[in-house]
Amino acid sequence: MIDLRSDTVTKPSLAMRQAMAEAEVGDDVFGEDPSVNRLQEKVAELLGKEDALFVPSGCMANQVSLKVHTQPGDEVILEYGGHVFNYETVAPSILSGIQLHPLPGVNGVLTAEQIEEAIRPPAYYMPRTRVIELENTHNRAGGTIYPLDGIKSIRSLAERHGITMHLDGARLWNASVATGIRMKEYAKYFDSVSVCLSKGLGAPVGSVIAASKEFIATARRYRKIFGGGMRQAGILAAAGIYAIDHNIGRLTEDHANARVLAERAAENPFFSVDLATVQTNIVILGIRGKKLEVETLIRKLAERGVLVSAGSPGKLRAVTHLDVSRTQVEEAAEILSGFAA
Ligand code: TLP
Repeated sequence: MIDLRSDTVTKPSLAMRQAMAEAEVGDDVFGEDPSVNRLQEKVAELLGKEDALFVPSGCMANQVSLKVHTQPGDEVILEYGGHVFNYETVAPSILSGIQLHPLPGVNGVLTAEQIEEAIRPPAYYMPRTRVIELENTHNRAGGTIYPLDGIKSIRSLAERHGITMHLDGARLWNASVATGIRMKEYAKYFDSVSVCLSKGLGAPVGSVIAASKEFIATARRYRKIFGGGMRQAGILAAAGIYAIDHNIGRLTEDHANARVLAERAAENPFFSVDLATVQTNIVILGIRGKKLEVETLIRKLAERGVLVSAGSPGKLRAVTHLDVSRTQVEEAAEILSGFAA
């Protein structure tokens, strides 16, 4: 079975497990886990922020960050296909008492102009626009990269309006490797950034929030409140450190593999593939031919040996990662190009 459902399906390699087994640990609720501390310092440095906090998941990284940014009754502007809006179980309303204000982007990307129009006037009976949240790369749009110039314009708009910015950078590594723009260059336009170790980098668990010292001190309180205070978490942090040290550069292979997959699938009139959106490791397959339920299609592809997942409504998503080789990708590409319902 060639598993292209997500880059979250990777399993820790032997060398990563070795690093985990040998990790120095301590009680992280007391701030005494040397491996967790090392990972946090490493990510803070990589993102050019004062401090960082290890959390169990990407969802928690986003939710803790939004909690720190907002008060109940506040509103967050984000893109309609964003992870926080679609796949985080309404957590912002449940945990922070805030409202999301989604705007339709082009390939997941919003412009400063459309955000400006959505900012609420300061009337006491309206929500208070507090945060702009962007996602880079944008998962549901197909791993698309936010243009840096666009981010800069949004930042200056946010500053003019006294609005803070959060980046869901679950796959910021992919954006950085694909463009050559350093992680800290992307990060400097945001007050808080979350990155995931458990996606393309192949760690089993974990995300990191990077921000100012003050922000992280408050985030640490909310991490505890949300149940994310872990004890000898160094065993997990060691996997994250290993992932950062060994698995960033190789993301170019995943990107090249996604392109192979997309180009071959595009040869099949059954699928519609927008090659311009295949910028990193995600391929969105529209269905042009005989209309089949996405679930049926997923089953039929699984019968032929390829696992994909559901993308936005009526679409399939295939994600390349470090546990699928070029040979397997070519095999999957062959199956997609010859697929007939
Ligand atoms: N994304 C998962 C699914 O939830 C869709 C996947 O398979 O891609 N931000 C972004 C941009 C994400 O893609 C994800 C996970 C998260 C946050 C949440 O991370 P976890 O799963 O660690 O909570």
